[in-house]
Amino acid sequence: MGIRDNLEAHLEHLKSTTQGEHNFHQAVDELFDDVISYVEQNESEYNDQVINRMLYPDRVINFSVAWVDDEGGLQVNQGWRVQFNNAIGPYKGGLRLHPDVSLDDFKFLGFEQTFKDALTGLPMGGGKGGSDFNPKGRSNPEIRRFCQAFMTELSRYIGPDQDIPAGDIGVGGRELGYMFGHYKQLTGKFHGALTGKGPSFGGSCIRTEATGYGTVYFLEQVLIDQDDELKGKRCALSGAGNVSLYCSQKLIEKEAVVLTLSDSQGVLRSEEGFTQEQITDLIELKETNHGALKDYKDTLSDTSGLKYTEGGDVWDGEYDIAIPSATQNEVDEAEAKAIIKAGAKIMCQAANMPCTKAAVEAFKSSDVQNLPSKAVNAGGVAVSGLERAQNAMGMSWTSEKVDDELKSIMKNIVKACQDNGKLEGGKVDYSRGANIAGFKRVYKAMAAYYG
Ligand code: NDP
Ligand code: 8G0
Repeated sequence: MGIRDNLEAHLEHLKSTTQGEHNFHQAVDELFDDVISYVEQNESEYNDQVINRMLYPDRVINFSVAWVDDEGGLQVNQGWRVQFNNAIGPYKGGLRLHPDVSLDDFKFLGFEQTFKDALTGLPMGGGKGGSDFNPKGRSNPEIRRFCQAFMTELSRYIGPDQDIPAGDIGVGGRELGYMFGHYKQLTGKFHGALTGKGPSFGGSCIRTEATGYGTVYFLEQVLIDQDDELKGKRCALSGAGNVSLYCSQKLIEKEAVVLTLSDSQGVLRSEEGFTQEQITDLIELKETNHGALKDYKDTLSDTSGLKYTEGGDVWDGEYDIAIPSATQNEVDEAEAKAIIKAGAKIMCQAANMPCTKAAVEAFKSSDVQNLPSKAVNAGGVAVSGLERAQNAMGMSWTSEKVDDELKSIMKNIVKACQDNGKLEGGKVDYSRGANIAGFKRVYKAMAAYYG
């Protein structure tokens, strides 16, 4: 039996013992398709049993969160933290609040995070967590009580050298403030056990913007290396949250054209492209009102050129670059075909694993270049790593310094993808490059422990 057979047997065992965890299996398959073929060509350097160990989270923590609603009723939600892998550094990754989440999501996200965090070059392992609590329609005091109850449980498992959570879907500056305030009160310590904090209480400049900005720095570098530029490129974005709004802001700054934003209820479209003022207003509304696009569309100071469609398909139209920035598997095969039909040449994955397996296959058999999320959106966690470093030093860096570091990290990730994903004829498979580069870094540390 060669190493390919052994790895395939390990994968089969994993799947038979985790039946029903479809997102987790999808993330593992996406990475292992590339890793297996790479390892097969370098068999003498790799031990399949060490690789097998990477497939299993170090631990899965599940707890109940009991909190009191505005009517005085006792509510209960489930909370999770998946501490996937700390070979390179303490567990690091966000917290998601969404009614549809399950353990499967946190496992897939924790797995992806492990290899993404390795790509940043900073000492961070992979983790993810959150709850099936639905923040939509909840009052501010309810959000606060939930966040505090959640942290009461989570606080025993985290710390600046142990596990450092941050925000994610449904967890922004407000929620992090409540969580950090409670963590501080419970532990009596002001230390960097969470990132994404407000700059007034230990947060890093540019963390809020980092994922969106980093996405654009990545995209820009890929284009430059193809003797192309962002200027004038027509971009379709999904989502209307942290990632898509700051990505839009930076795209417009680079003179690209942002045609769409969306949320779970509808699509907001601008034929001429959103203006910087419209995006600034949307950011402000999101941070203060926590509402939906349909509530905002008429309250912007400048509504010219905007059209909102209830439901609607964000991928209709004609554009050069698709940037899904909402959630996993939001682009299925039919939508991939719509993106190809729209004339897109680049699929820039800003959300985590936004394309189904069939969608990825559709792009592979077209001339759409697929830029993978674990590389594209790594700027967020990279600046979280810088926030942790600033907290540990008792320092606070300027926006310029953090932004320069972010640019340099994103450039290095593009280079790592190119070095590891070069195809015959000089083209680059960025997905393969990201998978192999991340894998090699995690393997190297794990081989020191287990090899
Ligand atoms: P936000 O909560 O700020 O925004 C998410 C946006 O996506 C909202 O517009 C939301 O619409 C929409 N959305 C979320 N879930 C669904 C769904 N199931 N169906 C349709 N629309 C949905 O999250 P972020 O912008 O922070 O995160 C977006 C993606 O980027 C996620 O995959 C996240 O993991 C990833 N990411 C985030 C990073 C960060 O720093 N924030 C870092 C790296 C990756 P609605 O409000 O109507 O639900
Ligand atoms: O900063 C973080 O740890 C973080 C938060 C939200 C999402 C992500 C990610 O990389 O997916 C990281």
